[in-house]
Amino acid sequence: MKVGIVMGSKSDLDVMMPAADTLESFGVEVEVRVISAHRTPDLAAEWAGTARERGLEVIIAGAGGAAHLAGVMAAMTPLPVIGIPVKSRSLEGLDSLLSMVQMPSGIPVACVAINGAKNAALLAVQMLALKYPELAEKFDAFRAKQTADVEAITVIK
Ligand code: RP5
Repeated sequence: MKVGIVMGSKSDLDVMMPAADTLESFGVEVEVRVISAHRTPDLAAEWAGTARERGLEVIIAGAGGAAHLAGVMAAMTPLPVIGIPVKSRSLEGLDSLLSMVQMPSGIPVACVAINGAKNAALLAVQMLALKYPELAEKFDAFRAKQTADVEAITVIK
């Protein structure tokens, strides 16, 4: 089980690392790279184009501003791509969100919330759980614990 995590800049690391942490908590291996759709376009094409043969099964891509990275990944691989719009300095991530979510028909990106790294990882786990029964069991346990934790804190008296 292996997920690729890619981001447009080192400045995205703090937002993106919770995706790696979450995946690793489920026992999913990660390959983490900084690759820019604009600054290193050839590397972006090569990395995405060889992702499946390297054993990756899902790609999580985060970028901010003119956030084209997830779309470029999706254009270059048949693997499912989950996009994380990273909160930008000037427009609070609305630019990233709109840029990432408006993919042309035929090349989808599953776009989560602004800075939604944890949910991106959980979505990847859900995809992989369709193939790996042991991961499905872990995900069921995670959901049951989450429900129990929320129920516990909503009982005030
Ligand atoms: C995007 O531009 C990156 O994904 C990052 O979110 C944003 C700013 O990048 P830096 O200028 O901090 O390298 O490409």
